[in-house]
Amino acid sequence: MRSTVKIARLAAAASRQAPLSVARPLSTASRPKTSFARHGVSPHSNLSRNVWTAPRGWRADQEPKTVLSESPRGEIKSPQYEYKFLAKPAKVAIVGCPFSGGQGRSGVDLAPNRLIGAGLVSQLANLGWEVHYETQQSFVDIPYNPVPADSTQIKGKEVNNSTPGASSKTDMIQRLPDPDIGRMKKPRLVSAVCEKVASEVGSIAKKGWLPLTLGGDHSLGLGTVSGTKSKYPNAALIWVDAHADINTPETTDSGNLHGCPVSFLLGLTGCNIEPFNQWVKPCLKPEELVYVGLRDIDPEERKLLKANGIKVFTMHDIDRHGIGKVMEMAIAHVNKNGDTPIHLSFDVDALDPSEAPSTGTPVRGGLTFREGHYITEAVAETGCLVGLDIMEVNPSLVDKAAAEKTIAVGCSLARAALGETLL
Ligand SMILES: [Mn+2]
Repeated sequence: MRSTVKIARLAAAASRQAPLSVARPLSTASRPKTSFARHGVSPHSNLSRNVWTAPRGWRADQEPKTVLSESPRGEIKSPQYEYKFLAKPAKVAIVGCPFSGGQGRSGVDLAPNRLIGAGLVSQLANLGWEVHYETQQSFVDIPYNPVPADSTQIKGKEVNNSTPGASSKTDMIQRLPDPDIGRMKKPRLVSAVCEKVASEVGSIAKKGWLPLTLGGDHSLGLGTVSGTKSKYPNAALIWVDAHADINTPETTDSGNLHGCPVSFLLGLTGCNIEPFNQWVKPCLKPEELVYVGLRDIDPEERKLLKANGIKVFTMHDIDRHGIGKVMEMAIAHVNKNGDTPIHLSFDVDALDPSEAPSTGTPVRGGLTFREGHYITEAVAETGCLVGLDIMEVNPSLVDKAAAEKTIAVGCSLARAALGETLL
């Protein structure tokens, strides 16, 4: 069920403020009349204040709004940086992907609604973006996708799977079987979801807008990067992660496809396999890819990275050079002349578990809060960003405070990539 799009205009306060002013809290009276303000939480909240609790009766599918960053005088605000490949005024479309089929833990499918519920739409609008978001993606048309058993609409036209809590914990009905293919788990489901996401992201990119995809697990990266590449064939990919996610269907130990998206994008040996080969185009050259933050690499992945000459900045490199130098080198590697479109795929498990505890595969020894944000800020500064993913936030793991902390950092990483600065 798609909610009606409502247009909320930012109130007077936002109008005469230069983009630099975003760090300053607006007075209560002048807060934009968005859903966020109604819930009494400032979109400018810092980490500790950015804690959101669903009010009684709140339904995520009724919550999102499209927010135009237009002042009452009709002036169009614009982001801090020029995003040189995007149409003007700058528009971002949020693609919420409630999907957990690329790995084994439920809950990661709840992240898009929680990130939206934390005020992401109005936060981005306050940075000068026109933000488009209706409701999260529905994958109910994909028969391999389990739907809640208590849904009254399974046999009808549509099933509402966007209710918070309707994750795989409740009784679910598997309409068509999706047995393993080789080692791959849920191959038909992951393939179909990624194909749909690729189409959605691609159509947003083709309008000259920025697609911001909220996972969901990182198998979705196969869809998002394919979508970006359909518009920008020479786009570079910066993959920020604790893991390389470059296992092939032959090398994966777990069979979880969230560990494999990069191999399909590169078209590595073993990836030309049903059902993926029905739609996936190997669209990424090894030299167009750079990793930042890796620290948990499988032996077979290590071989693939070396054999393909892929540039990797591990946590060791960040320790040695500092994040400033690492980002300088990483961006120079894929964007020598400053004119290459960049897709940034950010897995929050790149951050240290102390900063992003609520994620499916945490690995200690990760990025600090500032290092994570520096990465997104450095990419924003290039003006070359054309696609952004925030992946693997799982609000149902650990405890409530940990989930809220992880959701807050997901929002602030997205803001930094869209031009929020400290000063
Ligand atoms: Mn990942």
